[in-house]
Amino acid sequence: MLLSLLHIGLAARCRTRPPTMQASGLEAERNKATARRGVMERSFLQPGTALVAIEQKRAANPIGFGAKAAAAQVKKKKKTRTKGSRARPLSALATELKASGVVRIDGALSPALVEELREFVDAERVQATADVKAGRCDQKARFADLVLLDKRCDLLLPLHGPPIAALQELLGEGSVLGPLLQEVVGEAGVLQELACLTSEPGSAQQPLHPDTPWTPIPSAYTAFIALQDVDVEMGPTLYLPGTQTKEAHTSFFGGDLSLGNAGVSGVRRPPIPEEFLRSREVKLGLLKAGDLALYNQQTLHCGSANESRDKVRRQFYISMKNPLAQSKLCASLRPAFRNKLTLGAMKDELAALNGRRTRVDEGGGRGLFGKLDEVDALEVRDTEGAVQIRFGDEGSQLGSEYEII
Ligand SMILES: O=C(O)CCC(=O)C(=O)O
Repeated sequence: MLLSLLHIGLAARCRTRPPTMQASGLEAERNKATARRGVMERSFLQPGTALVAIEQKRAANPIGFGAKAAAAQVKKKKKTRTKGSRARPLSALATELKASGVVRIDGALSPALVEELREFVDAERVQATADVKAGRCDQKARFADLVLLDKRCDLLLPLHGPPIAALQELLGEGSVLGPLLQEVVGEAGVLQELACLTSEPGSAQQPLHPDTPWTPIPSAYTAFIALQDVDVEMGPTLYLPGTQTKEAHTSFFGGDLSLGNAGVSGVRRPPIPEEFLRSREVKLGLLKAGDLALYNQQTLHCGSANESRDKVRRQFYISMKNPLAQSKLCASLRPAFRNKLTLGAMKDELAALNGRRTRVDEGGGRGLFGKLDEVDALEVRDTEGAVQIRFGDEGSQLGSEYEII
């Protein structure tokens, strides 16, 4: 979605400008106006308090905090289903997500994997930047754009190595997020994003936005997973709980819900709804490494300014879209993977992998992830246009007509 001079684009992770390209004079002016709006909006908001996992609100919790406790809670709810009722009651987490538009789950990724993933995304960013710069790869195949991109990066991730292990811990057997996503988008939910957002010291306060316009059925959900502890000066994600509703969008867009439609490229920008902003509770994604925040993309949120001297904030993320979604959605996802992976298929693949990151190790062929990753690898070409194959930790099955580097 394009961000015009007078219109703040909604889906902040959708626009396209190569990360390597300098902002033009006009774009620099737009960015300044956008940043001013972000600062102004923030001045009307309450300081905010940490988003808390719902288990932590209970004084005495015999199971403890975090993912295990939440998993038990999901199971318990399922068991207490009333006899004869057809609709399955929502778990406590899904109920909270429905009411607030955002929930926190602690300990979703193990500490060792967080560290491995962090190193992986840093190396992948260097490689992707070099590939784009050398013309081996299209910028859009490796990066998505962001509002106030300066000192920010939205890196699209491959389907090999640590991202597979992360999907296993996030969605596989024993996870909390997997069953929760199943409740809200179903087995037919489609992987919409697999990426890592990085915000470096000096990144500016973004304006508030939903990622998708209000529709009766939420279009998509995003899980932001912290790859390091996030403190307040690192510019945590800021959420306005309960703003995923039609009423809240109407207030936010100055009474004109049509301004919230993704794809709008008009020149109208509503005045900042000061009273509305002052009245809303503010929650901050002050996550510990491995914790996640799952939000309905209709919930108003933004990245805050990273005012730290030297602390980079990285968040690995996945989004799942409802198969019935009709809105135009962000797609921070490598083109080869778009509309290819349902939640059900991913869970089956993860079960078949059973903790491994590829099926090739066991002579089982490449499997679903491996095949898609192979298609993605075909996006990389040498500077003469010949295809090169590059995989993280596996060999190619494509045969000798391709050069393997
Ligand atoms: O930086 C964040 O935590 C959120 C970023 C965001 O919402 C966006 O870029 O659209």
